Order: sequence, then C-alpha cells, then structure tokens
Amino acid sequence: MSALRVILGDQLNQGISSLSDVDKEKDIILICEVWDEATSVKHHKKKIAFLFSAMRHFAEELREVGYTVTYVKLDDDNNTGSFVGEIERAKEAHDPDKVVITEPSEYRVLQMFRSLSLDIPIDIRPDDRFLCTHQEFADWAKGRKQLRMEYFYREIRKKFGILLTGDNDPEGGQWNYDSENRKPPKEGLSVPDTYLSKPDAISQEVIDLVAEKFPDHFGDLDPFYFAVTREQALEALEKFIDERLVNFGDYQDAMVQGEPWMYHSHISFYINCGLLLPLECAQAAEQAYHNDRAPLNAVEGFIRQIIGWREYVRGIYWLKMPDYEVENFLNAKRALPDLYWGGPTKMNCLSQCVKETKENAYAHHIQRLMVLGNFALIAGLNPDEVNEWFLIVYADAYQWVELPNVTGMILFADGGVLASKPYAASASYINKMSDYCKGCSYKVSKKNGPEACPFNYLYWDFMIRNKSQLKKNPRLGMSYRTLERMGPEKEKAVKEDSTRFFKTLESDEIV
Ligand code: FAD
Ligand code: DLZ
Ligand code: SF4
Repeated sequence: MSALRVILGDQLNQGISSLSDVDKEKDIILICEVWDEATSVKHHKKKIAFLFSAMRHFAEELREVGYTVTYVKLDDDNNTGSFVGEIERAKEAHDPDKVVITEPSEYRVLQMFRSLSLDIPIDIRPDDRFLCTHQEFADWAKGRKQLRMEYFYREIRKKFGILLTGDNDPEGGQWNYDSENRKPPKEGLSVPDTYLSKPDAISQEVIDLVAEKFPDHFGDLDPFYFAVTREQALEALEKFIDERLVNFGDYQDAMVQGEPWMYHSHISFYINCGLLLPLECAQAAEQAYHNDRAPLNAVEGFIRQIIGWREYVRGIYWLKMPDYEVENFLNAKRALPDLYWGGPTKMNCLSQCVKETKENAYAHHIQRLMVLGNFALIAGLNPDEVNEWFLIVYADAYQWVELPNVTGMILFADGGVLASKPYAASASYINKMSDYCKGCSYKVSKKNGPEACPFNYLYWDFMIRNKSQLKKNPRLGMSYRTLERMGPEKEKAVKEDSTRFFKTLESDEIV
C-alpha cells in the first residue's frame, strides 16, 4: 500500500495530519507551485516569493529526514498549472493506492479536492494545527443569539489550560486585560527591528522567478527578509518574545509614521503557512509571563489574538461559508479607489498604510482596522473589491482568515454575525493613536469644509446613509441621538462635503 501525500503551500509542517502515518519507504510527497493558485487573485509579489521559498525549503527539510518528495516548480516544463493536473500527473508517474491530504484551509480549494475524480480513494484529514474543530465550533455556536469572541476564547483557554491558576481560574483574576492596553504612542518610542533574514540561493531564485512571471502584481519584492524555514521562524518568534512582547499590550493600537512593525509579533505569515504552530506561540508567551519577562496585560492580549480571535474567525468562516462570500448587508457599491494601489492621496494615514503594505506585504492590525478598513466602511466600498484587495496584499492572507476580518469585522457586511456594531470612526481615534495627522494636508480638528479631515464628515454620512439598517442597533444609540441633536444645517454640511469628496474620488483628481 503506497500513498501520494499532497502538501499545500500553507501546510508546511512536519506534524501535519497528512504525514501522521507516512511510510518513508513507499510514499511520495507532492508539493507543487501552480499557476492557478498564484493567480487565483493577483497576490503581492513578496507573498508569492515568501510562500514559494518556504515551500522549497520545506521540501529540502523533508528530503533531509528521508522522505521522497516530488517538488514541482512553477516553470517546470510539464507543470499543468493546477492542483488537479499535478495530482493526476503524480498519480500516473507513481501509481499510488490512495491520495492523502490535510483539509485545505479555504472553501474553494476544499471543494476542488472533494470533486476530484480519481479511481483511487482520497483521504481528506482534519487540520489539527487549529485548536478548535469545525464540530466544536458549531456546537459552541448552536443556539447562541450572539457569537461573541470573548466567551469562545474562555472555552479555548480552559480546554488547553492556558493562563489558568491551579483552580482553573484566569491568571490574575480576569479573563481579559484590554482595559490596561491601547496607550497612544509616546514621543521617541524606540521600536526594535523585526526579524530580518538574508535571502539564500533558494530565495534568490524564487525572487527572480516572481520578478519575471508576475511583473504586474502589486508590491515590492526587494528587500526580501521573511523567515522561510521553521528554524528561522522560531528565531522570529523568540525575537518577539525577547524584545517586543513586553510592550505588545500597551502599544497594541499605536501607529507611528515610519514604524511599520511597532510591538506586534509579525508571525501571522509563519503561523498561517505552518512554519509555526499557534499553540507553541501562545505557550511561548505564557512562559515569558511565568518567567517575569512580560506583564500579564501584554501576554494575555497576545494569547487572546492567537487562541481567541484567530480560532474564532476560522470558526465563523466554516460555519457561514459559502454564503459568507457574498454578504453585503449595507449594500455598499463604491469601487475601490486607486489610492489603495498606491495612487496619490492627501490623506496621510491612508497613504502611509498603503505605502507600508506595498513595501512589506504587512500592516499591523490597527492600520488594517482603523485606517484602511474604517475608510472602506465609511466610504461604502464594495465588499467584493475590498475582500479581494485584502486577500492580495498581505503575506498572511488566506480566505479563511481574511474574509471574516473584512466582511465581518471591518465592513459589517454580515449584518453583525462577527461584530456587534460597525467599527466606523471619525478622525479622533486615528489622531489619538497615531502621529499621522501632524503630517497631513487635511485638518483633523475641522469637521466640515474642503480643509476638514474627510473621516470627520464621512463618518456622519455613513451613519445617515445607513440609518435604516443600523438605527435599531443598541450600541449605536448614542451616535444616532447625537445625529438628531446636530440638526438639519449640520446634516446638510455633511452631505455637501461628502458629495464633493466622492465626486473628486471618482474623478482623476486627488483626494
Ligand atoms: P499580532 O498583532 O502580533 O497578533 C498575534 C497573532 O494573533 C497574529 O499573528 C495572528 O495570528 C493572530 N491574530 C490577531 N488578530 C487576529 C484576527 N483579527 N484574526 C485572526 N488572527 C488574528 N490576519 C491574518 O492572519 N490574515 C489575514 O488575511 C488578515 N486579514 C485581516 C484583514 C483585516 C481588515 C483586519 C482588520 C485584520 C486582518 N487580520 C488578518 C488579522 C490581523 O490584523 C493580523 O493577523 C495581524 O495584523 C498580523 O500581524 P502580527 O503577526 O504582527 O499580529
Ligand atoms: C497562496 C498560494 C500561492 C500563491 N501559490 C501556491 C502554490 O503554488 N501551491 C500551493 O500549494 N499553494 C499555494 N498557495 C497557498 C494556497 O492558496 C493554499 O494552500 C490554499 O488556498 C489552501 O486552501
Ligand atoms: Fe488621516 Fe484625517 Fe489624520 Fe489626515 S487628518 S491623517 S486624513 S485622520
């Protein structure tokens, strides 16, 4: 009995379930770079280079420990360009008795594997890198009126005994220390460098390949500094734990011009492709707390992102797909403006976040949420286009995690499945949490008129435009009462400013 074991680009871990019973003598492992996947959307150049390099290094790692690996490069002569084509080709070449694969992380790809018609069995196994199974999430969600992350997160903490006292109470007496987090950035913060690797020969070959094959994709290839092996990714995790975790909580929402990395961990790309495991990252942070190397607010906050938010969005994705892909509760229709692709804009916050996204295939959470996401929400951008953009531009983006964050968290396009209210905000939050406004052509304190910060009037325009859909939301009661008190004159000014802004946005002029 021999098996063809298929490993996808986001399954690069020797502990993956598709390898659990591998027979090194008889089995063949298939890893393939395929055109269809690299262009399913026009992924950021750095994202493709990162993934191909990590895939090639992983194949080497497997060979070193005695596996037989068939690795198909993108430019191999016989490459068919698709997973299906490559599996059929490998089947013809090796005549296995079965195909084994760990469940693909995206619905689209799972459907593709489910509809494979081979004359041998295909064994699709659960992805046990995740801490919550589909069934466990469905059981937790069943019968609940609201699916709130906080309660889900407590269950996962209990299941894995993370940050609990001997009596199974939360460490420090509280489950969540967010109230101690989120300080505005101080002047002169000295942010340590992120992990920076030097590209080796494998990475260099891939960089050249991507430059040649995907010249019209968004994003900078150089400099290339991502970790591409498990060993390097573990170093990146260690660097975070040693140098940044201590400040992670305090400055979780802070944005500083010219500091793309802040005190975040920059490990999402590594966790999502398998180089790191989510549980080991959470446990490394917990250990740092027990060793008095980081305070509880930072450690709990970081752990919550990984075992709470990450697992929760994946649960929502599988619970709600495929309908989740076409949600548009607010009926938002505006086309994604060119400024998201680096087109000129006078709005400094957007310009900085897009610039860093283009350079690094990374932006930290609050840039994605409160700047890029908030603008997409209040400007009424079409969810399809916004989803596609977020899937393209970040090296950590796969639909299972991107879609709930965009459709659910930033656009409220699911009508409140994921978030209890839209994250719409005027400029004051960006001004409080960043230094972007100081270098902006717009005046953050002005509410109306051509000089006013567009976030200020677009926020109210959003509230007015979507009144029928949102006015019953109890968490928006105060905003709607403020709107009523504003009176018709102020409402008229909001409308005039927003109309002028949208007209400019749709023309060739710069907003
Ligand atoms: P840190 O801030 O250091 O957080 C630690 C880890 O927690 C991350 O590495 C990640 O694994 C996890 N995490 C934190 N927040 C979330 C979240 N909301 N959902 C899932 N995991 C989370 N994350 C992705 O991995 N892929 C995406 O495609 C993606 N798209 C996003 C789109 C939008 C609009 C928003 C608002 C968030 C998105 N996120 C996505 C979540 C989050 O922004 C990134 O995980 C985070 O910025 C990655 O950087 P980091 O590793 O430095 O994270
Ligand atoms: C994102 C991506 C890209 C760009 N290219 C490949 C590839 O050529 N081969 C591969 O196995 N995986 C790739 N991936 C990651 C896949 O998109 C990801 O594994 C699936 O979408 C998961 O369902
Ligand atoms: Fe952004 Fe407005 Fe601040 Fe300019 S003034 S940086 S547009 S929030």
